Amino acid sequence: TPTPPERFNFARHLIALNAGRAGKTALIDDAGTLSYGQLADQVQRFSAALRALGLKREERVLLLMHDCSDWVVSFLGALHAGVVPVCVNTLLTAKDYAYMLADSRAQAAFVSAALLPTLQTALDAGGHEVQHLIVSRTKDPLPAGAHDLAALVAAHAPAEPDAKGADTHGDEPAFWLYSSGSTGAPKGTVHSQASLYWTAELYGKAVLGLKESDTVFSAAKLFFAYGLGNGLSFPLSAGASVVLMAERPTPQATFKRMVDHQPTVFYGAPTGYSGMLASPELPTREQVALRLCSSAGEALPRDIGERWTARFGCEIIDGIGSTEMLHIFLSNRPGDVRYGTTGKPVPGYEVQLRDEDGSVITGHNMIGDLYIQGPSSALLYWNNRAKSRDTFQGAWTKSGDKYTRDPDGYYTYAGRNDDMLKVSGIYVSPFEVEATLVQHPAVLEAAVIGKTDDDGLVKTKAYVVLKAGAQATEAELQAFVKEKLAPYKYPRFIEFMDELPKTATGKIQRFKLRELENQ
Ligand code: 3SK
Repeated sequence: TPTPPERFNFARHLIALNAGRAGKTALIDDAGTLSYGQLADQVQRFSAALRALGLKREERVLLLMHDCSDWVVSFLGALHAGVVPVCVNTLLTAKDYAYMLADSRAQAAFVSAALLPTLQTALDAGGHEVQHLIVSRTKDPLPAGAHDLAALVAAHAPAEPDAKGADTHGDEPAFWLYSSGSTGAPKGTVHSQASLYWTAELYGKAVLGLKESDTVFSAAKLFFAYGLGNGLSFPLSAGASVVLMAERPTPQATFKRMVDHQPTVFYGAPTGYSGMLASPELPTREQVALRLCSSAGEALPRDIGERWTARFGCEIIDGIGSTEMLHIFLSNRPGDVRYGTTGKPVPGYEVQLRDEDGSVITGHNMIGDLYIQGPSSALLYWNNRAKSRDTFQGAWTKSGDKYTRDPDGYYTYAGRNDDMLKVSGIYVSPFEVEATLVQHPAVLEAAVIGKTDDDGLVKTKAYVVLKAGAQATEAELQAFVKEKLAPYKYPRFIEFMDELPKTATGKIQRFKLRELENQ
């Protein structure tokens, strides 16, 4: 893969790359389509508008929008101008946005009309530096001084030098994503212009094999690192078409796009695949055009992958990435999928498993901490030197995940650093127990945590959600796990729940279960 030139601007790179595809559809959203030519025009106009408003290179702007073509135009338009978009989750509270506005010192905010009331509450709280509000797709009158995004784009025919965009360095801070840990405030993760190039080349093209003929659709939204690659940097680097959806990725909403727009590549997360497989409205193989699916966010249970492939005849390529590495660095490969594993390192990345002393593990099937080296790692966490130093250790980035590697070189997820349990002195991966429980025909979802017993010893406890109408007893499920795994791994306690606490991205919030346990 060629190294990008020293002076590199990802938006300018995409415009140049797609100059010969002006008539081809780039984006399909809930309101219509945008060709590559129209996209390039809008990006340059938006960039010119930002300069006209007085925004300067390296200044931050908040990007709080539902997935639609305006998201892509404002992200790339900011990059084009050298202005730094801080892309934030649309499901947060006004308090979260107030924190992010103050932390990033954003000078402007780009917001979907539907999210304006929440942002307004955050702005009303004060303590920010926002001078310009740019609103996407509003039907209502705008607050005084606010700009309509479409009107701003229409009013700024780009003239030199703005048409060319900022002559950024490839290592220059280009955009931020907030990364949340189990403790503390979310961390502004600062990425460079070149990070987007590397992930698109090394994973989007080389692993997924994205081509001009593909239409892609991501259930993961653009504000997630996973969604940003899936639905923006990868397809636009390949000249493909993208389906964007503003609403929540329920099975019904997802099926509608799969059937109406016939995407060839779909990206989701295991919880979503599980929900779709359980839905009575699951389309038939003939109704969709899928050639490949991708999964990340949490490790994909083997059973889900196998059932999906049986239904649609296409593989789910499970991988793991991180906000810090921007996208996936360890992954299965099309034609070489081992369900239940996360595959092998993506070429261009190196991974290491390290033991408790920090020594590199060379043996097999031993649990170690995962470290990654590769060209897309973030520059730093904003305003957080201690956590930056702990995570970005020279060329290596600490992932916080535990993994094993088998003799064939395939890696298998073994939980988060802080989720691992040591039961009777032996490591138990809560994920392994969960993955086993969900193989029981009555179980929809399971989460396993450590429960301290009367003797102060840690034992495994499973919280289980049964499928609608299904029944199972605690003893039955315990026996099922004992039968499938080393008997010491069976959950000593099982509690049935109606639903598990989850983050907006569908990850199980084990810390909430731990809190419940220790009340
Ligand atoms: O959750 C993941 O595995 C992931 C994948 C790609 C980019 C970011 C993340 C967190």
